[in-house]
Amino acid sequence: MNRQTTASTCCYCGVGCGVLIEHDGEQILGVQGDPSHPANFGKLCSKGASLHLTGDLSARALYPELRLGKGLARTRTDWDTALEHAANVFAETIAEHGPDSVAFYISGQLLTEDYYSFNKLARALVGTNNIDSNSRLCMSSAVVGYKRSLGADAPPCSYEDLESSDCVMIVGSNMAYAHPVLFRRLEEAKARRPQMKVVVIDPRRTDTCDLADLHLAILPGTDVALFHGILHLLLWEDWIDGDFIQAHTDGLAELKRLVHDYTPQMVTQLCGISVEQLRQCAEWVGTSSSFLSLWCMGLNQSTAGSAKNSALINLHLATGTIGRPGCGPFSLTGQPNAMGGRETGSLSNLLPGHREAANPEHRAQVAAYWGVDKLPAATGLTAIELFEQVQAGKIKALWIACTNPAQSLPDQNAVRAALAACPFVVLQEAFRTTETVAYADLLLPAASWGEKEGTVTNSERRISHVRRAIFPPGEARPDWAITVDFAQRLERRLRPGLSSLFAFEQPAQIFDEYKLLTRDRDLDLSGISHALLDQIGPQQWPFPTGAQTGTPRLYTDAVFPTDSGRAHFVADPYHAAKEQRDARFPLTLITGRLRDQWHGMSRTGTAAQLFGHVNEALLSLHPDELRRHRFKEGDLVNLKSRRGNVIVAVSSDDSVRPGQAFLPMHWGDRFLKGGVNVLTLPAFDPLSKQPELKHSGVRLEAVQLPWQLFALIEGNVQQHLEALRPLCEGFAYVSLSLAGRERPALLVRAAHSEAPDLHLLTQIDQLLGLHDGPVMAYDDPRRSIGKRVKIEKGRITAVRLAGETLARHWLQSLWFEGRTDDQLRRWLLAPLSAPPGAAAASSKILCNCKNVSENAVCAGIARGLGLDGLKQELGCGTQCGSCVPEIKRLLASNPQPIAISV
Ligand SMILES: Nc1nc2c(c(=O)[nH]1)N[C@H]1C(S)=C(S)[C@@H](COP(=O)(O)OP(=O)(O)OC[C@H]3O[C@@H](n4cnc5c(=O)[nH]c(N)nc54)[C@H](O)[C@@H]3O)O[C@H]1N2
Ligand SMILES: Nc1nc2c(c(=O)[nH]1)N[C@H]1C(S)=C(S)[C@@H](COP(=O)(O)OP(=O)(O)OC[C@H]3O[C@@H](n4cnc5c(=O)[nH]c(N)nc54)[C@H](O)[C@@H]3O)O[C@H]1N2
Ligand code: SF4
Ligand SMILES: [Mo]
Repeated sequence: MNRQTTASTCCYCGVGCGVLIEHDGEQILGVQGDPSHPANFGKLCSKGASLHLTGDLSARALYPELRLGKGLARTRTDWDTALEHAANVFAETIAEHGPDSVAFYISGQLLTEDYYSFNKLARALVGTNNIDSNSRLCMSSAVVGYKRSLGADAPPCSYEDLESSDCVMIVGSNMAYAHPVLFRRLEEAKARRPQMKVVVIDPRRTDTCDLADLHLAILPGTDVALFHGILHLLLWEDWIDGDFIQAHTDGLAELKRLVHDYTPQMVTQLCGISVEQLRQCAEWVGTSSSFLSLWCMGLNQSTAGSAKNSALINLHLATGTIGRPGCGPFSLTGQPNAMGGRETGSLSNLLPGHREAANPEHRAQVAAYWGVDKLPAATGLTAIELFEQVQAGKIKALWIACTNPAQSLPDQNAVRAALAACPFVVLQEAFRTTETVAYADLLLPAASWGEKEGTVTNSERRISHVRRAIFPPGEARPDWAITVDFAQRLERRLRPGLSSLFAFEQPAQIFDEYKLLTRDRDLDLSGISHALLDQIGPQQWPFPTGAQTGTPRLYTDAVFPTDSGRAHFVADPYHAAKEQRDARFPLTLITGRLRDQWHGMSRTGTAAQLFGHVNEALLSLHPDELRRHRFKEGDLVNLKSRRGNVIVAVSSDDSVRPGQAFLPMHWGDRFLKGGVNVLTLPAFDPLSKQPELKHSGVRLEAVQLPWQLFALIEGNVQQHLEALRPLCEGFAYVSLSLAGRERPALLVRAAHSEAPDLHLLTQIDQLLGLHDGPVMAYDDPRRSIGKRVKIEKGRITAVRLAGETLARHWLQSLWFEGRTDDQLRRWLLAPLSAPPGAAAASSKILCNCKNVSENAVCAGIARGLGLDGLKQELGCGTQCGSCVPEIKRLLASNPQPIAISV
């Protein structure tokens, strides 16, 4: 075996870590952090370090599939037929209904070259601005914030600024989970310089708070009031930089009038914090010699997203903390190439090179460069509007790439209805398991991580060369190649006889064409090429032609890319989140990330290890809220919003305040029937059009679902998931997860008001292999109770409990430990199914790298071990470090030993 290493990047978050992919030319065998990459210097988080364990081939889309009529099944086809068919449908639709009857919905996980090809296809060839990206759900408020306040969409900081800052404000960001390697850098910096102040502003007490000197648990959506309240105090105390304001900004007078009313009393009442907390925060912001803010979805995903961004930037302008080391407003980007999408102009209102689609001069510049007469002037649709127009029948052909809208968009009942009604849906996807696949009339298999080449830009404007390690499986192709192939076929129909706009054979050629559109713009990266990145490593833009190195920090001369050269104070008043708590919907549902899952879980959901930290969909509620509702841990509840409902198990969690609830955004319909986004609302920010995914009004209702099902099946988890999930469709509650490490298993929980007919249970048993072979069975048809356990070579390999599932934890731990218990037979035959002895709940795995459970850590603490001792004895926290905040919290709360099952 010829083992090789290819330097590439991680395909998850915007930190943009460099990875070394170990492979044999055919298969990826391992992954290491790249010590020479300036984003991570060799570190990886739990997701990056397990990349090679994900992406199960049996979950991948391997060949094109085409459906020739609604209601028919898709069948396998070849690329030629697939793309000819798509080109015909698009050409006919455009001819009949005009260019704005088609649309493209793409993704911040595409590479820059993919993005650019799509953008040119939509605007230059089709002639529509209907091209938007999932970045609309993610970064568009930050884009507006930077542009409105500073004149251009450019995060001005570098990762080093985090390390050198005296005051770091982390607001609406759970960095410990969502940007872990950067959080490690911050942790280390604070350990070196304990005088550095860290403030975390988040309604929940997240793991990120473990680093905080001050945590402001503000009420959801009240950030603008808080920022104005801080500015009010900065002005009152004269903690401002008058010279900077005078020389480099405008608009303070109007803002002063506005924030005059944001008194500490008013603000602290609105935000639900104390005056002391507000004062402390303002003092640190105003008196530290450097101040840096980091933010993410807690600010952006809001109907006040643009206002939140600008209100935060106001604080930097008032204190002159921008363009200096350790300073600046630093928006963390979510997806690995969210930045690339902004640079290539792949939101409906943008054009390449930070240009505006609504600006006739910009359109003329790009049209001239592309060699077309003109670019479309009509306003393009943004994500939410786009799907509304699909539902209204205006969009008749929709091309989706590298995103899973049937999971991730708000108001899923409407989104799924739109997708079902759309005459032609093309889906360019790496995995054939996602929720959106069901709606695809044409499924095009895309290459994925490790299989494609191009560039990405991370949060600090750093461009990395993404290198291919292996070839894609089956007939999958890189995204740029699919797009360019389709574009060439479409242009033969729309511009016959003219020379091709898409004569690209390599991603490097696409990059070289694109980069000249950035020349003399704020982001000028015309000096970069794939070859140069290979020579000198990843670089930060601006990097104009002839430059030797990139630019670590912007606005060092305090000249801003506005007409006047001055930055603008923005005076937006505070507006409450759209859905306030009321008598009918008394709770605010917050959604967000888990440490070890990525979005809709098409990749992370294939690796059982990544379910060790959180193993199923749970709704977190404060213990008081549970008591008030008379629910106990683990109960199933009907969680309802104005748009839909899901049935989910509750968990007691005092990191959430009373009046709030938290449900991770990852659980789509595949893993939790309905999925989290049937609840969320499509209301969006008036400027950025970013939807308010973070807050919706919900209520809890008790459910009577006495008939319960539990199934466990070891091996072939993807095939089993795919076969079992549809069989469960008729049950009110369905929740799936994976467990185990070396021998992964699929776990299914379901519940319903009454027992299903026996035929369905027989089908399920057949899928689980419980209909024959070494199976122990017990049935009590009168009470609709049935139990099946398969034992092979002395180990449990499959379980099905129907009726009641009291023994599920016990059976699961017997399976996990690979033993059978002599009590098993007795339990099985007993009419009452309670497990013998205390059911050992399987313990949460804290450290994924070293497979160390929470119980083991607690036992270590009880033996008197500290962090170093735990690291030494158990190995936890010694590799990626993602679990260190949690271990620290366990140490701080110094728990008594709990039931130890390890
Ligand atoms: N593990 C993991 N990491 C990821 C991702 C993933 O799926 N999994 N996705 C990536 C992507 S695309 C993105 S966009 C980022 C997202 O990264 P983050 O934005 O850091 O993650 P979230 O958990 O969505 O939200 C952050 C926090 O906002 C808080 N919040 C909610 N409402 C408010 C509010 O009104 N004000 C304030 N101040 N805070 C509020 C929530 O409680 C939550 O803790 O993560 C990236 N990294
Ligand atoms: N309730 C709630 N909803 C949210 C959020 C929230 O916080 N709360 N966050 C929002 C945010 S910030 C984001 S960014 C979105 C993310 O939402 P999505 O974009 O839907 O998230 P993913 O699951 O990452 O979808 C990417 C898809 O691309 C596929 N894929 C992977 N690699 C490739 C490739 O190389 N080529 C192609 N063609 N396909 C590939 C994956 O299998 C996956 O299905 O979710 C949004 N939705
Ligand atoms: S922090 Fe983790 S998920 Fe983000 S790029 Fe680095 S390794 Fe990947
Ligand atoms: Mo995102």
